[in-house]
Amino acid sequence: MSTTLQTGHRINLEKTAPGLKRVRIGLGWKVNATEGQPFDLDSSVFLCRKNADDDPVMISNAHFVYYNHTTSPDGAVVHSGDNRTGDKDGDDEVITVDLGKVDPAVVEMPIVVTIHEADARKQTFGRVTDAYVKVYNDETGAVLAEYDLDADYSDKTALQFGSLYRKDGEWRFQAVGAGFKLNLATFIRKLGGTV
Ligand SMILES: [Ca+2]
Ligand SMILES: [Ca+2]
Repeated sequence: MSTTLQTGHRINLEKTAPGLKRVRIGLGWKVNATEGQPFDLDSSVFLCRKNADDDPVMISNAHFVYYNHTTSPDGAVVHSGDNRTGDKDGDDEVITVDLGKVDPAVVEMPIVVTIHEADARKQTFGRVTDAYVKVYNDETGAVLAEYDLDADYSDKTALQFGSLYRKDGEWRFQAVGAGFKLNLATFIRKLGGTV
């Protein structure tokens, strides 16, 4: 049964779906049509440990998975590749995670969507509607959790949709919905990576 999450809410995926092996994270959005420059959203997932302050930091630069680096070093996390318009119905970009293959050092995976060349194109999430994240059982296709991001992000250029994280040996998902005035490069640095 699918659970609709509110901002900040968490769900234990393995309790929801006992025996869960793989999850699929579907990210969807619509872009309000206007003339001018293309508007391209890109999703990324960062495989992180926790630092002494309990903040997530990337295990290494290779632990950043996105359209141009679609598989994590442990082979567990695979990105579906670039969608450039958000035009299609349903999930625009998809990330699958084979839970049993995830490097034991990884305890959190923030899932972030950024606007390609937002600064140069002077674009923000003000043009994005109907943003959501759905977490599926990849084996059955069942939706385990879904979250609609309906806050006002009109001055933001990066948006953390959620986090997949491991606690007490079980994988959970948190609906985050946090907007940032960052681009992808500055987001990577915020998580301890270098670009
Ligand atoms: Ca894209
Ligand atoms: Ca769409």
